[in-house]
Amino acid sequence: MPNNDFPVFGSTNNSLLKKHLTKEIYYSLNDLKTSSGFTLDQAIKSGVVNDGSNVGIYAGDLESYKIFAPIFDKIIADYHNFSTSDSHTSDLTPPESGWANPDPEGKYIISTRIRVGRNLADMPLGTAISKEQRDEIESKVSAILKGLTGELAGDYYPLAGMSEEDSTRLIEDHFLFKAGDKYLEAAGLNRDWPSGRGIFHNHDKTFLVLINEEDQLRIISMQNGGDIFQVFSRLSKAVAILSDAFSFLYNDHLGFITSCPTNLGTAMRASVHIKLPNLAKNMEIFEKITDEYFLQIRGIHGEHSESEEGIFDISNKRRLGISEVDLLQGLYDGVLALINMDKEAV
Ligand code: ADP
Ligand code: CIR
Repeated sequence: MPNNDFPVFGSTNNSLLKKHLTKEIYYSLNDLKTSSGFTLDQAIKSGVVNDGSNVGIYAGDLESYKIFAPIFDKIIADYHNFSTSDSHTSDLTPPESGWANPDPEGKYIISTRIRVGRNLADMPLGTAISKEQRDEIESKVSAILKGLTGELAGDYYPLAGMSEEDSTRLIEDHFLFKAGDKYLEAAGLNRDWPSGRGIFHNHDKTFLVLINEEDQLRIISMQNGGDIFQVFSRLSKAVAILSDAFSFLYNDHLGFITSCPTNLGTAMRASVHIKLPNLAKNMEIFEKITDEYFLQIRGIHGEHSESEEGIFDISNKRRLGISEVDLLQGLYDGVLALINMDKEAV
């Protein structure tokens, strides 16, 4: 039985975990285990040891969201504004009307990327998985990916035993996993590294799949410029093929089940790398617009990184209780509003 003591959080820790984990909740859950053997102490370790955590909790399996519901439900409600009686509906069908490019002259948007996370229905999540299960996922998923044809056809690069040449190229392209991420490390997601991990990409590098990173599959479509519709159409096609081949963890309440509760629902983050030199000088107006359109500002080297040279990563903050298509409409409207405001603020 774990039966540990209530965690001590650092004074600079502003995580949702610290905000919502009461002694009462902790002691009511800390001797429970899911059927994959996952405990509350494992779930919260990342948020306890990393004061920079925004959220601070990971699930080990679908059951974690049920057994540890007293803490997960509070964090899910706070992050997603989503209650225990709400439901989720997925819609990955590109709308017939499409979306025009919000930056047709290519002055603002450098690139567009959309990713979704998926996990297999009959497996624990990466936080609680065994080495054998992880390796089995790698072999099944990479086999399907290697069979893709047309625009999606490409090659799989396992991290284990990767040649220096491949590794240098993937690092230069910003495709390699951020090895040693301290949040994932504390969550148990880097165990047995690099075994079972790898990257598939098509020949044009516009379609990628990361295997056994934070989620078992991270399916990514990306390209230069601001054609959100084209990026989404490619993603939608790839997800449909993979959904025919595998059964993914999903339920009507939480949508697609992911190891981090921020990704529940659509498990989608759609982002643009965008230059907004004028708004960069007035973060108050910038954040007023991003808040209005439910967008998140990140630095260009990914989560927990800073912005550089007035270039920002702007993406949907919400993922749960709203469909993929509606989130993309919000990103499109918000990016257009940001571009128009940057033009005015000269
Ligand atoms: P995610 O959880 O979406 O994978 P990260 O913030 O860790 O989040 O980003 C992963 C990688 O994708 C980073 O290297 C980041 O620079 C890159 N990236 C994100 N959005 C874009 C974009 N629109 N264009 C190009 N690269 C991007
Ligand atoms: C954290 O708590 O900061 C990390 N575990 C990542 C959480 C997901 N991202 C986010 O809220 N921006």
